[in-house]
Amino acid sequence: MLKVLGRVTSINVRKVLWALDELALVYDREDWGLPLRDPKVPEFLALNPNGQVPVLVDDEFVLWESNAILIHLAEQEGRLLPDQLGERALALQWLIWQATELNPPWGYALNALIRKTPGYDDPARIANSMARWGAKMDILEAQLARRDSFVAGDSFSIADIALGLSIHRWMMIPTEKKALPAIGAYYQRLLERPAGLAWMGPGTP
Ligand SMILES: N[C@@H](CCC(=O)N[C@@H](CS)C(=O)NCC(=O)O)C(=O)O
Repeated sequence: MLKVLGRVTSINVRKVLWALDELALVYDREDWGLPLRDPKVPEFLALNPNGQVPVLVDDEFVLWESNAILIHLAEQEGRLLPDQLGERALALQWLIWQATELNPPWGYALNALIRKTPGYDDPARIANSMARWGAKMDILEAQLARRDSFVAGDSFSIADIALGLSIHRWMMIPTEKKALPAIGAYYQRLLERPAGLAWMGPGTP
């Protein structure tokens, strides 16, 4: 039986859970990650030396890095990634961009405005974090304004799962934000999927 290690308050864990539900795969989940269960213990570090969630365990096979897990599940099931080579490459481009370009700028703003982490209270740094995050959101807005379906083509892919949860973060951050209509429409489209609603709908963190 597939097992996911990770707390559901993590969007990286929710990416994996969303993909598993889209693929109708049965799995168990164990809560790991602070504040529920510290992953920086030998038992967990033996599975993921980064001490981070999610981790996918499939008998002897262990995989970490949420987007690698998404690719693995999609390839294993032959779904959620386009067959056509160019479209597939574009889906992977947006998936990698989500982790390397879109996510890093939000760290300070998230700690200040949602997590209320002590020491994250400098208004200039919050503004800088929001501005850098907003600049990346503009790139996604321009891409989505060119199409009224999914980010890399007409079919839903794992890139949409990763981007959807990043957009959810943006929607949840309690500060004034610019209008991004194409992103707003795309977010609603993703929420029409039962698994999208389950993992980033109302009431999810
Ligand atoms: N690049 C990693 C990042 C994983 C990550 O940052 N996980 C966070 C939760 S979102 C974590 O494990 N934090 C420590 C904790 O929860 O104790 C991935 O995409 O899987």
